[in-house]
Amino acid sequence: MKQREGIARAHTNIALIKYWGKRDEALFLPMNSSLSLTLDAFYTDTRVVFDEALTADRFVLNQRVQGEVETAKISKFLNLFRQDMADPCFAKVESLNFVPTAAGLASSASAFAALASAANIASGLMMGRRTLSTYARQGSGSATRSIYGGFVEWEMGHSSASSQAVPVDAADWDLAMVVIAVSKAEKAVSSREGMALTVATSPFYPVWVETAAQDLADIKVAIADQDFDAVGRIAEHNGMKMHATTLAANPPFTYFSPDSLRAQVAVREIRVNQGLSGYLTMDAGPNVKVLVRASQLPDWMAALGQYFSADQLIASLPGPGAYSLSRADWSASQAKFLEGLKSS
Ligand code: 2P0
Repeated sequence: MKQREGIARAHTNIALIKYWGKRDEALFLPMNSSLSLTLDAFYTDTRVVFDEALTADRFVLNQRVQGEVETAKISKFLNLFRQDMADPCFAKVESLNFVPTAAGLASSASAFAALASAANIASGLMMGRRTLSTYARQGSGSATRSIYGGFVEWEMGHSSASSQAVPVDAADWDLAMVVIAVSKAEKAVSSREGMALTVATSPFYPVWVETAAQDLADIKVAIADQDFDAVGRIAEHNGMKMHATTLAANPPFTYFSPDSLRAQVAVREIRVNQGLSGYLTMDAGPNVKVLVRASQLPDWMAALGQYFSADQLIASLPGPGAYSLSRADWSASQAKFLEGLKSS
């Protein structure tokens, strides 16, 4: 019986120019191109073993065997690889999320990027990163960008094959991000439902699509110039525009909570009163992320510590793209996961 294994790690990413809306829901083709920063502190490790002896796919997440619904999502995704394999078979998928629950960050970006990367190795297809990103995309849109590290663009493309990630900049210049974790509660409106409702009903949506293209062009110039304040200003404005579209959806909704607004006020007060540069963004949930200069990270942590408790503030540097792990790395990862369970 043949067994083929692949193990990989992928990090999560935070969009500075948001992906908000699909033009093709089945293929995960976006309405606009987006751009993100991959983060070092949050990642998923995944092991895929294609095994001829299996009679069904198996999915174990965070050391718990998953049920039919979760496993079916994984099976559907693996079918993308199986349709290209000479001798396809069922697989066992094991995944460990190192995204602290307290961070309240969606792990679908790192999850599908890690799964795609591990399946790429295990299937023997060994696609290059750009093509692989088009596969990751079909698990979750934001996973497209987690194939690469640093600043990454997801080009909307004109077809499934061309809707891909492209590396923009290594982000190895005085950058960091602070997550202000105001809530770890499940969101009331998933990003998938939220974007679909916005596309269908918000009169502001066409303006979003039009202006996101200009924001993307502008932020790429600012990144090339390593102009921190310009990058931050463009990102903050773009994020707020995304959230403005949801208020005009019908029925209207918002991802802002009272604590999100408190965090926004804190960031702006610190900026004005302490002269620190930092810019906020939010995704499909209440937590606030602040792009800061790495050299000012201790100052930001101290300043935000006046408003929030230490366990609500999680800092990260820019992170790398997806990469393969050895069996020894996998064992270490399992041990680290168990250690985390014990201490939490
Ligand atoms: C982003 N978000 O660019 C945007 C900004 C949330 C707000 O990508 O339906 O989990 O799986 O493609 O990628 C979150 O949505 O959505 C997201 P699907 P995904 O990061």
